[in-house]
Amino acid sequence: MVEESHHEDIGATELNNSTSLARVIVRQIIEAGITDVVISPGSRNAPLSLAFYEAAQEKLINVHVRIDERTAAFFALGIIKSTGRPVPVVCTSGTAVANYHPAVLEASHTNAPLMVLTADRPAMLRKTGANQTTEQARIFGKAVRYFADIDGPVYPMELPLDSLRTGPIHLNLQFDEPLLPDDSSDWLSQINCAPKEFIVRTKPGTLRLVGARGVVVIGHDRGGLTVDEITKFTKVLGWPVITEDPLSFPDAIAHASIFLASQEIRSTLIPQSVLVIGRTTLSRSINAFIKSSPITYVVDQRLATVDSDRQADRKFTELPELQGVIHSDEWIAKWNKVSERAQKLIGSLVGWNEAVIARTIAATIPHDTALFVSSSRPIRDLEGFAQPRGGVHTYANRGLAGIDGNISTALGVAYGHTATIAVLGDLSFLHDLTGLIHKEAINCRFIVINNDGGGIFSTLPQRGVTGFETVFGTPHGLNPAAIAQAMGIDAKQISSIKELEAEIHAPISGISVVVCDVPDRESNADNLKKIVESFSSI
Ligand SMILES: Cc1ncc(C[n+]2csc(CCOP(=O)(O)OP(=O)(O)O)c2C)c(N)n1
Repeated sequence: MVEESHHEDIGATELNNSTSLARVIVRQIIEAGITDVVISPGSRNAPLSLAFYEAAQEKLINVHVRIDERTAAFFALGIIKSTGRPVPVVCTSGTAVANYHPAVLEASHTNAPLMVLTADRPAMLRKTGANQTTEQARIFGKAVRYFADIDGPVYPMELPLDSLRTGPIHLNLQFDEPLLPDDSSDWLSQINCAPKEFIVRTKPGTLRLVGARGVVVIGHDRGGLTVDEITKFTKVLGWPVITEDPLSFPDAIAHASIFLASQEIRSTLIPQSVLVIGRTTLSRSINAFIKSSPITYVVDQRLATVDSDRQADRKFTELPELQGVIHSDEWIAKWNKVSERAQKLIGSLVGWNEAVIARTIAATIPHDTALFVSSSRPIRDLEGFAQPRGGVHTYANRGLAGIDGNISTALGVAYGHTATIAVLGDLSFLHDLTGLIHKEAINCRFIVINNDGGGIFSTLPQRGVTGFETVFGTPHGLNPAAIAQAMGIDAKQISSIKELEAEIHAPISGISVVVCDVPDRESNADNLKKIVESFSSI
């Protein structure tokens, strides 16, 4: 809680307005328990950059610097994911601001507390042709939960900080000259770091269940809930669990996205109701299964923000209290039977291909490692081919499933863990190369599945259309390992499962890149089709 007296305490009236505003804001950010900020260089944001730097000198906050604002915001998003704390990003005026937009959208669609602080020139300079001056007010539209266009020497932060509970916020700060401090006051003394407890205002709803033939389906980002919360809930429910993220739920039904692609198998597993936690974005087969249910329930915090029009028979923003729970041993046995058959078949796959690579990564990744996975094939292959297990902290950008910002998000995640493995496609990797520029001691090994272009498109109906390679496949002919090496990063190419296992087991210290040169995209799509077809009947 910030009192008005704080603003007077730091001598706001004796300072130039810009320095005063920056210090008041930085002080309140530190007092709110925020521990990391990501700054990009620029002059107009000098008041904030210097205030954060001074606070970092006093060990009150960690300052990270990224020259590319798109990278900066995704890196911040990764830190938010792994620490659970809000992270501010600070940039200058002009195009710099727009480079935050992809990460702001991703944050909006995952309710992530990204705090965007953009420097601006005074409002009177707008529309006058002044350098680096554009309409920054409300530039992120409905994607932010709070916006303010701020001038003057002070600003109370209660509302913006509170709004972070449901997603990103944007403060546009008009800094007039002088931009540098004209005093040397001890403005950081007596700072009182007191993170505010967020109060849960709602009571959980009650769900009265009908019938024993139910299934829980868990989306990759779990609707913002923790693995523990969901595990406790599903244990009470006792229904079969299908998950997009088999590395977080060891008791889940294995390989459901593969065997549910069979219409025949789906027709033998028609449920009475399905309870979806989060949202499913990976597999048509799982969506088709959900559609086969006469009743659907949804639990997702985003129903209160970005997904307010989502359809379901009952909607909850948090896990409901359950009434009328009944189990059917016969129903559970039916699922386990199909799952066991799938495990046998998928366990017997051999060769150097994307399916076996995904299965191997999932089985080999050491306990307590973090795993970041990119769209599009890598996350789907892990969903389909990983044997369910626990002990891994998994992350992905599934708010909007962009292939942008993935290196940066992975490194933000890795910043919050002792060891991280990030599995990316070659296009996702090439898309975010500036993300590799870093100064932090981060331990992250990138595994790049290099099929020279967008492999996902060969699995979609456009496969084979005239111009396919030019507008969908987009081969680049580049060597991601050589690019990483040119940036001073340890990198190698591999082409066998044995080498892959060794790379996953090897201790992770600093950033390294392992490029898996896999067979062409067409043969991979054929292989996937063959595997799915082998499940055409029970
Ligand atoms: C920012 C952005 N641009 C375009 C897309 C559309 N898209 C989805 S997957 C994909 C190709 C990804 O290729 P790669 O990372 O190599 O993975 P692969 O599909 O080969 O496994 C593209 C371009 C997107 N999701 N995000």
